[in-house]
Amino acid sequence: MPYRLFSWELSYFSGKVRAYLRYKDRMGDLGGFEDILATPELVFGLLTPATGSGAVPQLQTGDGAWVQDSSDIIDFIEARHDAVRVTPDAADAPRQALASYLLELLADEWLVVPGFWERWHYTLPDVEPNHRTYNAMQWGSVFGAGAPGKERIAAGEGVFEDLFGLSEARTNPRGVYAGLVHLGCTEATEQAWWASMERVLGLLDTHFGAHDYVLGGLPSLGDFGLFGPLYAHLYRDAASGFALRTRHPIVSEWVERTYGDNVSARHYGQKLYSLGEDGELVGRPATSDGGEWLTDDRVPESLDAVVAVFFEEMWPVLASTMEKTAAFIASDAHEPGGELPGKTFTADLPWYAHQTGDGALTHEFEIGGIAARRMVVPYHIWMLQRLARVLEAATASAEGRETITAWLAQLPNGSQLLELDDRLADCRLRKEGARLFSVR
Ligand SMILES: N[C@@H](CCC(=O)N[C@@H](CS)C(=O)NCC(=O)O)C(=O)O
Repeated sequence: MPYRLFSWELSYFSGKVRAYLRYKDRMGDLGGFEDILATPELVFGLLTPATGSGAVPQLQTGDGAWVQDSSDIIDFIEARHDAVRVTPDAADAPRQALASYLLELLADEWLVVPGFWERWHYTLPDVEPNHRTYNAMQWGSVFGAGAPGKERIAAGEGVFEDLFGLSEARTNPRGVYAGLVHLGCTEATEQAWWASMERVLGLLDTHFGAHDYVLGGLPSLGDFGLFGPLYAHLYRDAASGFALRTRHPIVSEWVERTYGDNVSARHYGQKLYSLGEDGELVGRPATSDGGEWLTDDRVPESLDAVVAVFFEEMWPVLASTMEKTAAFIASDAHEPGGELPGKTFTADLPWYAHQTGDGALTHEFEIGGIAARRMVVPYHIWMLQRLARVLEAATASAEGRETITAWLAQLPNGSQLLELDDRLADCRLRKEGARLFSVR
């Protein structure tokens, strides 16, 4: 096997990468990968020494090189295997390319809050409906891998208490609940975060009602990005999965389509057959839009509506993130070229005082009209730098600049994206494995 993916089925970013690798592989553009359960033994004995990070997913190549981070993994594979691309070329399809990366960022780093909240809210003792035993089983299947059923559930319960302090989640948040609080999801804002996710799901119902994937009849980066929140947390988890399937069956069907193995939901590479005049099977592409991405760089209105959520809700936070990080880098608290917090969920310990309370790496934000505070996440700058390269390629020609300018002008705050490079000027970062450093 040329690649090994180290993953967990319950993990947000593992779902994103696994669905992507399955697509590349099934379309004949990978040559196989082994999906390996990242047990604690492997996380501590192999992954962490190799990359300095125990986060999943991580990819190991046949020659032993490691790639950490879902976006890095996709970029790495796309550079090596380009027969079946998952991002349109920014020079040929500037709007579709930019929309793909905007959706990935929204899904990875904004929807992560309501996604995580749904899993853990329905695991708290006093909440109905409740999927605690299901959740304990899926965590136990990682932390007690190979043990008999009841021991696996007990192992999951142990993790909930020892690592996440779940019985004190409301009064003394630790682990995942601390992460939610650090990202501005508290008892005051949790319903607004939930409503934000519901809004996105409603918009996706409309879009996937007409187009089988984000860009038409084949998956692309935007689909794999959205797969992060939608697979493990909103589709598989029991209470949220019940809600998704009953309230948003169209999105729920898209999950199965994007995972690539539900014959009724249709999926990439599948044919739908009718009977010909002599009773023979006559095949045609099973998915919408002739089984291809939409032509002529078309971004349908139903997709604009989802991108608009990025600009309305997340962009103000990102704009402030760039300012706050630039101010922090320029301050005495930071050595030029020095390290910055790399974690995206929970404050990073060496910077704990800066990323909590009123620390220098916290800022005000708004969700559903409620003002609250959250930590600044420098990793978002790294994602924005990646986006800036796409924007540059998309606007390199006069024609590209014109079409992108017109597209952004009709999205709320959209035109501000054209200033991205200038805004990034004083907060540039480089990433080494999972660690971030300012650029001198
Ligand atoms: N930005 C990273 C985030 C990876 C991440 O946060 N993974 C989670 C599981 S979905 C994890 O392993 N958390 C445990 C840890 O950070 O040690 C990516 O895109 O891969």
